[in-house]
Amino acid sequence: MAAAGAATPCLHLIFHHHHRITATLRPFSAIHHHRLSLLFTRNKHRSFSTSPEIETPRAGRSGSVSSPPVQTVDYVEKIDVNPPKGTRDFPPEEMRLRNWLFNNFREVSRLFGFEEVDYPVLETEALFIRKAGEEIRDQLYCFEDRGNRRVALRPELTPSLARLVIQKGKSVPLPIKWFAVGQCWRYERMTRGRRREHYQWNMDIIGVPDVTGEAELISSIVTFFKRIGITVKDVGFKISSRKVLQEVLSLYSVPETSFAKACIVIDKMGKIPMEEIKKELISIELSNEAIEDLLEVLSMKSLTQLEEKLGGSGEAVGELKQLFSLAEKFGYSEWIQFDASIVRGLAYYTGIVFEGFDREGKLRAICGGGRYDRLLSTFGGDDIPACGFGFGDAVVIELLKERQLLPEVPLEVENIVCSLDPDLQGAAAIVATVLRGKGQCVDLVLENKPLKWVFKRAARINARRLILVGSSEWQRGMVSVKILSTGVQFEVNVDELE
Ligand code: 4HR
Repeated sequence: MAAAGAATPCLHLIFHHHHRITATLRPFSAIHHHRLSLLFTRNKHRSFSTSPEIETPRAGRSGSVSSPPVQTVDYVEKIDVNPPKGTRDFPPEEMRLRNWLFNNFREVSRLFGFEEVDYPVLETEALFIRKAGEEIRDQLYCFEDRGNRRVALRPELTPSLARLVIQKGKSVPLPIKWFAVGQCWRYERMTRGRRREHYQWNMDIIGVPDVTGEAELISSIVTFFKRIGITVKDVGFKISSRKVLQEVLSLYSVPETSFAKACIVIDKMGKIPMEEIKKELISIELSNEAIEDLLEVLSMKSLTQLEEKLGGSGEAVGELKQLFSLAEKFGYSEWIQFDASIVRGLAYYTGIVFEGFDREGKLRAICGGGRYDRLLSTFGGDDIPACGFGFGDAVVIELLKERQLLPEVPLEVENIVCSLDPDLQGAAAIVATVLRGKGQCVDLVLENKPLKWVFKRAARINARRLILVGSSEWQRGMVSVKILSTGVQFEVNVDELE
C-alpha cells in the first residue's frame, strides 16, 4: 500500500444508510491516516457498521428539508454477504428453477386467454389498510418515504389490480382477464426464520358475476398442477362460500360490519385455541347461540348436509352446486370437495372461497382465492363483480421436493466458440456474432484457455457443439465444428454455420 502522504489517488467508498454508495477519487494524502488502515481490509472479518459521528453535511439539515440525515462511514469493511433477513438471492440454479415455475404460470395463464399485467412493488399504504383485523395488515411492510409519504411494499396483488381497474374505468372492455406474477412482502417483528418476501401468481376475472368465473380459475390451477406433474392424488381444493356464513349470521341480527371480522376470526380456527376464537366472536357482537350454530355449520363437509341446514333456495347452496356441476364439465370433479370451514383470511371475499391443499396434510395452503364483488367500492370506485386467486412460489416448490418432482433445469448454451490463438480472438468474435445473428446461443471463450479447460466448460454449460477457430481454417474462411455428443468433427464455412 502506498505510504500516507504520497499523492496516489485511491477509490474512496462511502457507504450510506439507505443503500447508497458513493465513490470518489481522492488522493491518499487527503485521508486521515488512522482511517487508511481500514481501507480494503478484505481479509479481516470485521463486521460492517456505521459510525454516527462521521456524517456528510447535507443541505437543509437545519430545517427546510426534513428527510432524515444520511449516516455515512468512510472506511470499507467486509460487508455481510447474506441478503437482508427473510429475503432470498437467486443464484443461477435457483433462478432457472424460478423461471421454470414462472414460465408455467405464464403459459397456463395464456392458455386461458389472460393478459399479463404488473404494478409497482411500492404502493401507498392506504391501499392495504382495511379494518377487519387481517394478519396481512399486522404484517404490512410499511414506512414513511423521504418525502413524508406513507408507503408499503405490497403484501398482495389484488388491491393494485383494483386500483388499476378503477383508474382505467370504462376504457377497458369487460370482462377483464388479467394475470400477474409479482414479489409480495410482509414484515413480522417475530421472525422465526420466516420469509419476508415471496412471489405470487394471480389470475383475476373482473366483470363476471357467475360462478363460471371461479370454475374457470380453478380449472387453470388444475391445468397448472397437471403440467408440473402434480396429480389429484397429491393435491385437492377445499371449496366453500362466505354466503354460507352470511346466511347463518343473518338469522341472528349480527351487524353488517361484523361479517368480514367474523370471517377473519373463523379463518384462525385451528391456528389459535378455540377459546380465543369464541372470545373474539363475542367481542364483535355474536351471541353464544349464533356462535354455536356457526360452529355446527362450519364443521360440515357435504353439500347435502348444508342444504338440509340452510334450505335449497339460498344463494350459497345454489352457487356451490353450480360450481360442482361445472367442475364435471371441466373435468376436475375429483380435485374438489366442499368444506364449510374454508373462509380464507382476506377481508374482501364475498362469495365462493377456495384453497389448494396437499393431501398428506404436511404443508400450508398452496394457493387460495375467491369472489370479491365489493372490493372496488371500498376504494371509491363503482363495484364490478370479480374473482381471483393467489398462488405463492414457496409451498408448491416444497411439494415438488417432497414428491421428488423437482425438475432439473439445466443451463443450455448450444455453442461454445473458442479461438486457438490469441490473434484469432477477433475471428472468434465474428463467428459468435454470425451464430447469434441466426438465433443461436453462444458462449464465447474470452481469454486464451487450454482446450482441456474449454471442454470442461462445454460440459458444464451443456453445449452441443464446440466451434474452434484455428488459423489455417480461418484463412480459408472455415472453422472446425465438433459435435460434443458424438465427437464427430468437420469443417464448415463461416457463412454456412447454422
Ligand atoms: C407471504 C405473504 C405475503 C408476503 C410475503 C410473504 Br413471504 C407468505 O405467505
